[in-house]
Amino acid sequence: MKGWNGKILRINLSTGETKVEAFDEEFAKKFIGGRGFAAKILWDELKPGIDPLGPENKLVIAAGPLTGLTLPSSSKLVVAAKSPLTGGYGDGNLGTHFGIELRRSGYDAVIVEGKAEKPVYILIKDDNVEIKSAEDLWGNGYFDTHASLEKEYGRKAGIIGIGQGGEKLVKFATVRSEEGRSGGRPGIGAVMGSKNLKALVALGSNDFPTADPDALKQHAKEGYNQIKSATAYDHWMRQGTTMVLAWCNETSTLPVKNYYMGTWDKSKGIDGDMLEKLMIARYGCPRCNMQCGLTIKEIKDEESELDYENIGMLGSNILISDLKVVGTLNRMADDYGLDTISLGSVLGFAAEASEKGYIDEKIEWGNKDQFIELINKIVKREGLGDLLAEGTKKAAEKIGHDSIKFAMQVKGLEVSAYNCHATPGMALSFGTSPIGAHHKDAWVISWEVQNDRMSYGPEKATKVIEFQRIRGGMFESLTTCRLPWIELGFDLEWYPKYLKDVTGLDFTLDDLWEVGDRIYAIIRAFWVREFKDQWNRKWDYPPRRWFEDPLPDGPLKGAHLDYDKYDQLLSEYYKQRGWDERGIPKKETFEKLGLTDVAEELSKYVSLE
Ligand code: PTT
Ligand code: SF4
Repeated sequence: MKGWNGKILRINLSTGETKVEAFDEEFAKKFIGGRGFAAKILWDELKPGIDPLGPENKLVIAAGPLTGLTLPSSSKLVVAAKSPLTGGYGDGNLGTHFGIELRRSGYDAVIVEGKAEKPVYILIKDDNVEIKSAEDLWGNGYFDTHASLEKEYGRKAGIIGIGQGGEKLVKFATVRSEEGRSGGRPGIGAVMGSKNLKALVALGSNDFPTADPDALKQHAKEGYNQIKSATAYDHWMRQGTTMVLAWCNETSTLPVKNYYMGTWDKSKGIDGDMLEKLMIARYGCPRCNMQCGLTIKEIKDEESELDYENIGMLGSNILISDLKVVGTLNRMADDYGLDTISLGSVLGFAAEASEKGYIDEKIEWGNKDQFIELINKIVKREGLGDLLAEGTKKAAEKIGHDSIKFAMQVKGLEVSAYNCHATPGMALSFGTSPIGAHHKDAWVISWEVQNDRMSYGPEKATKVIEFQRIRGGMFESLTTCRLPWIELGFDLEWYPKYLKDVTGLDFTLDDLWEVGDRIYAIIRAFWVREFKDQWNRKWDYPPRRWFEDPLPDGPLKGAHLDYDKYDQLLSEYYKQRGWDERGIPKKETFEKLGLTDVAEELSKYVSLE
């Protein structure tokens, strides 16, 4: 087998035992890597109902066959587990040297199980795997943690780890790497913390086995050149993802005041032009020639790396109009290892609950000092901070009144920075995302705004599925960055070509879409098995605010989603996916995807159509 190492490293932190397990070409072809491997492993190995923060949960860190090779933007890595935030399947994706060094060490994935008695980190050097004390790292932020490990193992070492957020089991703690890389929004950092696992370090010495190195070299060169000559390349290099902010403001899709509004007259203070003015350096993932990690100096003169989501959620969503202040909140999130999207959402939720008199604490919109204090309290788990550390859904359940209406989440995961009062297709994308409300799988909003945006027609469901196949299926399993394609128009046909050069196998794009459908069916099965009788189609609904609170101003004043029409669109989505009216894949759909075993297991918990 070429392209894959064919090996998974399993480490049990309770017993200290490590094992290497082989997988064959059939498994590799069926699930490719990354999310595909993670979903299959978690489905097979986790008993339903386990505590996500208990030793029975497993952390899966999975690369794909393209990870780490010298080809465009190829250093992504999937981190996954049962989510402590949602109780369902959770994963995230970060660009890191760790994926490269893991593959160089001879593995495609790592499974970490059990719980260490004391804080540890894992060192992987080819066949040598050690569990080492992390007692002197525990309690440190991620920047110091990374620097200490890098000092010890050198700049070549691949490192991923957590800050105090993961240690304190904040339910939206992420896994961190390098200067500004962050992944695993649904609390994968907290899963690491629950295992007393501060970090993993990998240093490999092997070459990647590829089927046709010469063709790969040539195609990679052509790919890098095509990216560099894209029309939007210069603008991208100046603003990265932050260029989206001005567009969101123009199209009433910006989250403003906890998604109450969609435009803001102060957005210029935090947009891509402002970032360009303040930018001091650029970072990014390895193997990428369109690096988008742009940094500014925040109010305390520290460097802070800003993406669109970070600015939308820690800026307009909580009415902060000074980019340097956004930089400060973002830097705190990066060091503590908290997801900026959920963090901005819980802060907005708290400000709104305070304004409505639902909580005693005074949290004012735009008040930076109060937000800074609140972030510290979230990580220390003090007072209101302790409640917010559980995420908006749990916080709303505790606070009561009508606060669930403005808890901006789906299945417990907070919505990314796109306001969907007037974009039903994007609302469907959030509703049906396999990890809760993340935009990563189907960012259809740009297409939708240009194509009859208020329509609930079947084309919206088709587009969501098309994007879920490409983004949630192909990119998450290969595992490479999707931004060359979505931002600079890099041709999708490159990916089967790269796969052929690397593995020697012929995949068409249709084959890869089928892998995506398989992954979606397994992840849906995971959710349904966990929640059994509670599961129903309402779980695929976006937050109530978008239906019930029309936009109060801006060019789309009065716009809101419609319950009946959304429900019909959801039925259309299920139909096109081969899922039943409860949103559960039909028996024949599982069978068509080669998942008869999954159907059999699931039918022990719910009846299948
Ligand atoms: C991703 C989510 C995003 S999506 C952003 S900004 W984005 C936020 N970034 C955070 C951050 O930074 N610090 C922090 N403490 N929390 C953060 N939470 C948010 O996390 C990221 C890029 C970006 S920037 C995007 S869109 C693309 N995402 C990809 C993806 O998901 N898959 C893929 N195959 N390629 C992708 N390419 C792009 O990667 P999650 P990264 Mg991220 C500071 O992880 O959990 O998926 O959430 O990985 O290496 O940082 O690159 O406008
Ligand atoms: Fe990483 Fe940005 Fe490059 Fe994608 S485009 S690989 S997120 S630096």
